[in-house]
Amino acid sequence: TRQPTKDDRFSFGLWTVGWPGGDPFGTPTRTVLDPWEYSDKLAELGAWGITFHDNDVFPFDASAEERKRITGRLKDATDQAGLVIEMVTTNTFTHPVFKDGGLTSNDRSVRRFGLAKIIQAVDLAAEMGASTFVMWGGREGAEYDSSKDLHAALARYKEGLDTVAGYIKSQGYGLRIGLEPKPNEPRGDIFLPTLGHALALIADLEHGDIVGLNPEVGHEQMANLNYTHGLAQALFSGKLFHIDLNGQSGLKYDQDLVFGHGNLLSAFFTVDLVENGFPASPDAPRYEGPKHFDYKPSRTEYTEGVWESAKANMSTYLMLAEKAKAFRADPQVKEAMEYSGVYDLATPTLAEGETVADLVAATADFDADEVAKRDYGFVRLHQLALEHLIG
Ligand code: 3MF
Ligand code: MG
Ligand code: MG
Ligand code: MG
Repeated sequence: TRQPTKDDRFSFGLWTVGWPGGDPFGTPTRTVLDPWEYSDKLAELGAWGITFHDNDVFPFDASAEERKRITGRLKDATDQAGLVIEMVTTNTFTHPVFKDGGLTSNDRSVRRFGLAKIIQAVDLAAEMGASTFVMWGGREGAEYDSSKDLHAALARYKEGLDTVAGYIKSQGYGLRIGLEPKPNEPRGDIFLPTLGHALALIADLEHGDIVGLNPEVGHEQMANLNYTHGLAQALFSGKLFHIDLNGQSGLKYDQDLVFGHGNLLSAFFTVDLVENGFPASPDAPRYEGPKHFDYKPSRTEYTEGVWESAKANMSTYLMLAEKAKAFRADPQVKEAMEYSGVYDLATPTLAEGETVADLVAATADFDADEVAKRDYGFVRLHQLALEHLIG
């Protein structure tokens, strides 16, 4: 076990430890506490920050005074506990009014209401001192291809995002939006199913400069994609604003397991990237944000198990960080990376000033059959990683 400190910048959604365990087949297995009870306990366990949806804290139909009272009390509690409220988000998925989406519902009155709810949550995020505003459009999608004009749906998604981002700028809030892709669940198909889809839409936005990504481990793996590769491409585009760490075992429902309790080797390389950056690109952008966990304590756990699972996320991350440091520092690993050509990939393919005509001439005598005999040594390198991880 590793004991986290605030310097590790671990944060948790209130909806994670606060999930009472209801699923489509069974009722909740745990009782719900007040928001500040969760935040106090998380601070005690060594967390640095918390995050929440508006309706994790106050009811959907709360009056303005009730909202103020409850969010004020939570802010006081987190200030006292030395916790940062680093991200705030909106729930546009639980209430039945959002059954066909918030920003992309076929019903315009719902879209207008959804957008207004998001705008109010942006004000709340600014008031709480958050730096990120995540948008997970869980109900933006469809079960039936006949049910949507998909062009119009994307146009409305874009309109909604630009309205929210434009509002953030007009208010001078220091907030950035993190879009959170997910391929399905609760909708049969969710719009912006992967990081790549989201990046493409961001590139088309008017206010896309403050819109980036909040990739979640399980969501990428539900699309059979490589999470670490996704983080790398988000970094490459300057769009890795926030992360949701958890665990997922293959192509199933969104399991939201403890970080590392799914694909452990993938989790190792995720931590390696976050902690150590790219091996051959020291000047490349790095992830600087909080290490945010979006997991669910399994339905089988009661109070003790909730806190054990919260600790497990942080401890696992710290253990993987130690292993990843040792992996990178190991001279054998460096030599193996050299052998594998890992460092060579950072060398531009063309020489400075070289023309394509020069290139074609220079490669005229290239002995493809000879070079095809190269041994890349990737298996040995990967086994060294495994030995660091479990050896
Ligand atoms: C669903 C999620 C969401 C988002 C959250 C925004 C309920 O699969 O991952 O959690 O993370 O809405 O942060
Ligand atoms: Mg998930
Ligand atoms: Mg989730
Ligand atoms: Mg998430």
